[in-house]
Order: sequence, then structure tokens, then C-alpha cells
Amino acid sequence: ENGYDLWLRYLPVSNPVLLQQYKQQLVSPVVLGSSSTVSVIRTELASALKGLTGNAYTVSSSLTSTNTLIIGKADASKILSPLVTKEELKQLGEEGFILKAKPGKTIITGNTDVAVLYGLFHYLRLMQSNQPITNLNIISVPKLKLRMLNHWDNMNRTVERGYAGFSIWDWHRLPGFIDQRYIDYARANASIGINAVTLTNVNANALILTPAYLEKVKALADVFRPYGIKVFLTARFSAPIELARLKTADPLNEDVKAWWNNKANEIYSYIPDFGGFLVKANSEGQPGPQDYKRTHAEGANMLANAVAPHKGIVIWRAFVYAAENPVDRHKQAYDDFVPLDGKFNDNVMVQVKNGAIDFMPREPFHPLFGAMPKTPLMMEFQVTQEYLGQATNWVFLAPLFKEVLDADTYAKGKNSTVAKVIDGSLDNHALNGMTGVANIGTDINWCGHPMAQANWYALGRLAWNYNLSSDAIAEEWLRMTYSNDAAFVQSTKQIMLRSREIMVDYMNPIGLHHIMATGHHYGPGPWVSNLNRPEWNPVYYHKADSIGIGFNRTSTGSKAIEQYFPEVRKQWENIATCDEKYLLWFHHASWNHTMKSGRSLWNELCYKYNTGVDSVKWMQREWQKQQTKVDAQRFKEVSMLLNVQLEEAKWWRNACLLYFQTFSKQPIPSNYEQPDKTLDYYKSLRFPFAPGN
Ligand code: BDP
Repeated sequence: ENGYDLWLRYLPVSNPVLLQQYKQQLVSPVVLGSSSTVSVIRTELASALKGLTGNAYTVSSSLTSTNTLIIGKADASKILSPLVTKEELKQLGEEGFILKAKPGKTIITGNTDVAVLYGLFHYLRLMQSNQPITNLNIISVPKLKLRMLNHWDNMNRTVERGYAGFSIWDWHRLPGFIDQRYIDYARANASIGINAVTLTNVNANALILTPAYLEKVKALADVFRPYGIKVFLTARFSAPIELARLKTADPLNEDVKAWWNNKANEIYSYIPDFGGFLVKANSEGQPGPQDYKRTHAEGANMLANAVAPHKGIVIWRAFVYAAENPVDRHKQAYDDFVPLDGKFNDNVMVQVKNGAIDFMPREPFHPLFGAMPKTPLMMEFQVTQEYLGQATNWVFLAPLFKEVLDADTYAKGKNSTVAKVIDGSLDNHALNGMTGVANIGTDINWCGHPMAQANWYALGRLAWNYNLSSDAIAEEWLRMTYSNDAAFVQSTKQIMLRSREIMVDYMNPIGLHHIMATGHHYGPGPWVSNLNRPEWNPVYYHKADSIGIGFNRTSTGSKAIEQYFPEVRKQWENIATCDEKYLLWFHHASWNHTMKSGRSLWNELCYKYNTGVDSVKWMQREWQKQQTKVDAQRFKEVSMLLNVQLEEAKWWRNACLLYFQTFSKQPIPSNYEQPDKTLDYYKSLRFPFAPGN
């Protein structure tokens, strides 16, 4: 068990009663239709049934009265149409599906073959997780239209912030060589409803837009198409200069427009269903329209015009911050983008990170959500764990994703959640979506840490239905990926559900953020103060001094809090009542500030860091109890990584407390384990070859 099979292991159903029930339903399966997606459905069904039941089934392609499992598009057979109503079909749209069990028959149907494929994966998931499949009556429609992964993969196969080896895209051997991994990747994505991928890094290379590479992109698009997955590319804004020697990339210049129009036509000649462009512009050194004194909207619209005739879209990132805004980086995206609301073309979405700084262990939701009602905003989460323990820490991210999606922006009164902003329902947008920066690489288990697969899984499941609970997602993933043993599922699920809070405790408690080491972002570096731009330095974010610690973003400070609606502000603006999760995010609190626990802030910080470390020990103990329930290889891998995680948790605790102690001048209470190294030791650590930089 090396993890390669992900959650699609299709192990034999061990409960004999259940197995018998399943077999009764499965006697004679038929898959109707003839598209390439239908072939995928047939292959997946046959291999799953073989695995789950031990029987080799013949999947027929024409219907007889004896079929017990009928799979196909609603219009594929007259038999299917009476079983589902017109209203139901209308409700499904293009991707929703229906599972219905009638006496002696189960049907899986939808309006398109891809919808049927989604339905099949749902059906298989029920069996994989030992759920009943009699009396099914399930209608499932995705909440979001674009359910995406952004790969930050470079063309030389390094992966920016990738912790699972190299890029899975073997550009050199494409288009001739199709790695089996591409197919398994597409299967895995389809099984959780992901329907779009950006292949290349947002820090873009224009070469991907040249014919030689478009051939390779086409080969991947051809592999993904039967699985319902569209391909997007990142567009380097200066590509006309780099590839065609134009003198400018000014979005209002006629030659530049013509170049992009032609480029779009060329791309669509290779890939007729190409999704469009994802663009990072005027951010961290990337070129963009502001280089020509044009706005983000002018830049986005120029590209949007180029792809519009082909029904393509442009996804324009709002992750911007410039050196000219030294007061608070938190404010910049809002300040730059809110004035542009209403100025973007219909086929543009603005992609916003979940928080205003940068994928921290915990951030309040980004103030842009709710603040641009005339623009469809897409959610960007980070699945790869850049600031979240990389590939050595076990951190289940569904609770982080949910915390943001469920947050109330109050943009249109109570219950204007972030989820309702991004699904378009709050402001009536046709385009909507959610993406995750992928954690996938060439490691045999795909994601580095064996448990990190759950984050890929969670992203897809929540993009399909953000109402799913973290608990339900963890449970189904564990059952499919590890075991249906009830005691195992119960204990391991608890580890998963607590893991994110535990990480917050030992890395960034009480609203601390951006205190990691430079460059690779591996480990703590709260003392760093020597980087060129002020907002690259951790000291800019924690602002520790002899009085206290934290970033005052209230009306007496940077005023970033004013970017939120009044009801939201109320939760945070008063230091006495501020939700303590965000205390140091919004306030500079004195070391002796009394916390809700009754402890002083300094003692609370010591308490939190130590609780984090102790909780990793708890994770270890709980995991050790699972030894007989888990295959030896993955058991050992997770055990070893938990040892590493414990060391890293202690490292974070010791380094941060020793450093902050130089300001608080107070002892670490003696009931806690005391740091065994000096602050200078922690400051001296260097990791020039840490991955993902
Ligand atoms: C930061 C990463 C950097 C990315 C950037 C982005 O450190 O590598 O290029 O975000 O999202 O989190 O563009």
C-alpha cells in the first residue's frame, strides 16, 4: 500500500451481509451510450465492481429487461425517461446526477455523460464506504460551476511550493508519451467533481503559449476531456514582447490586442474547449497592465475579448501588494479592486485568496468577499501546505476551508456568507467557482504526506457542495482510503478534525501570522527584519515590543478593519470582546492583557504553544493505537512523520517563545517544558535546499 490508488482502492467489501446486498443490486449492469466518457464509465465500473465484490462483471451496452443497474444519459434510452421527471432533469443542469433505486432496478442518470460519470463515482463511494444502496433517491447538483485545481508547476518540472516531488507534467516527453498518471489524475479529479485545471504556475512562462508546447497541452487536454476536465493556462502578460518582439504589452495597444486575439485563435485550434487564462499581474514582480498605467480591469478585459468568441474566460487574481503601500499589506487588494467593481467584462472572474495576507494557518476571510457585488469572485484556497506544515505535518484542511466559506460577510445583511458570494447567489452571477493550489507531484502517493491526499479530496468535495461537514468529508475519505473499521474511522477522524487547530496552536496562535522563515517558509523566523520590502518581514506582522504584540488594524491603527461590513467589524474591533482567534491580527495587545481564560496574554501564548506540542503527542498516541487496523507501509510512514511533526512543533514553540520573551521579559511558566536550545541556535538554522521555493 503505497498510496498511489488514493481513495479509489476498491477493496473487497468485507461485511458478508452487505456484500450479498450489493451483489443483488449488481446482477446485470448496463452502461448506455458510446462517447469517450461512456468508455471511461464502463472501465471504471468494471474495475470497481471486480475489486469490491470479487466478481468479474460483464458490463453490457444494450438494455434488456433483466438489467438491474442502468447507467446512462437520460436521453440514452426510452426506459430511463419515465423513471425521472422532466423537472428533475431540468434541476440537474449539465453536471448534476440522479441515483434512484426502484424495485429490482437502480438507475444512474443525468443530462450529460459527464454527469453520469459523477453519479457513478457517487454510487461507488457509497459501496466503498459500506453504505446501503437500496432505496436510493439522490439528486446531486454542484453548487459551483468551476471546480478547479491550480498547479504552480514550472516547465522545468520544479513546483513552486510543491512538497511531493516534481511536476507530474512531463513536458519533455509530451505529447508522444502519455503517462498513466495523467489518466489516474483525471479519474481522481472526476471522482470528486473537479472539472478544470490550470497546468502552469501563476508566475508564468510565456513559452507555454508557443506551438511546440501547445501541442503538449493539447495532448493533456485530450486525456482529460472524457473526464469532464477543461484545461486552462497561465498567461504571462508580457508574452507579446517575449514571444513576438512587440515593443509593448500595453493592453490598449492595437498590435497587442491583435497578438492576443491571434494567440487565442491558435490555442482554440488545438484545444476547442480550452477554458481560458489565469493571470497573476503586477504582483511579486509579474508584469501587468499597471506597467502601462492601465488598470487590472483594462488588462483583464483585453484578454477576455480575445477568448470571448470561443466562450473562454479570464480568471484574474487579486493577490496584489506593492511596496508603495507600506502601512498595511492587508488593505491593498481591496483598495485596488473595489474601485474596479463593474468594470470587468462578463467573462472575467476575479480570483481572491481566502484571506488578505497569504494562506496563513488562520486568517479572517478576505474583505473583498461581499465588497464587489458587480464582479464574480472566485475562491482560491491553498491545498499545498506552504504555511501549513508542508509535507511533514498532518493537517486536514477542510475545517480551514469551511471556516472561510461559512463566515458571514454581512454584505446584504445576516447570512451573506462567503459561500453565497462565491456561488453567485448573493449577487446573481452566472460565473462562479473555487480553486485550490494543488499539492500533487511525482511522489508515489501523489501528495507527499500520506494524509495530505485528504486535502485534495476535501477541496473537490466542498467545491461540489460546500454544505458538507468536515466530519463527513473526513469520514468518507478515511473509509475509502484506509478502512471501514468503525473504531479506526472514529479515532482517526478525530485526529484529522483537530489537526488544523493543533497546528495553529504550535505555529500561529491568537491571530499571529507571517512569522515563518524566509524564502522556503519552512519553520519559524519571527525575528526576520532584514528583507528589502517591509511587508516581507515577520517583524512587520507581529510588531512585538516592550508593551505587547500584534498588528493594530483598528481605527487607531492601519484601519484595515474598516474594509469589513459593520457587523463583522463589531466582532473584532474592541480588544475586550474581540474573538481571540484574531486578537493579534487586529490588535496590539499588552503582554498583561487579560484573556478570557483569565491568563495574561504572555501566559496564554505559552499555554497555546505548549498545548499545540502536547496535542501532537496526543496525535501520536492515537495513531499508535491504529497499528493493527492500517497496512504496515502507511502506518509506518505516518508514524515517522508524526515524529518529525513533534520535533517541528517543539521547534516552533521554542523559537517563538524565546524570541517573544525578549520583549515580554517574563518567564515561561515552570509547569511547561522549557526550551532546550538558545534563541541564537534557532536563529542560526539554515535550510538552503528546503523544497518548493
Ligand atoms: C505566495 C507564495 C508564492 C506565490 C504567491 C502567489 O509564497 O510562491 O507565487 O503566493 O500566490 O503564497 O502568487
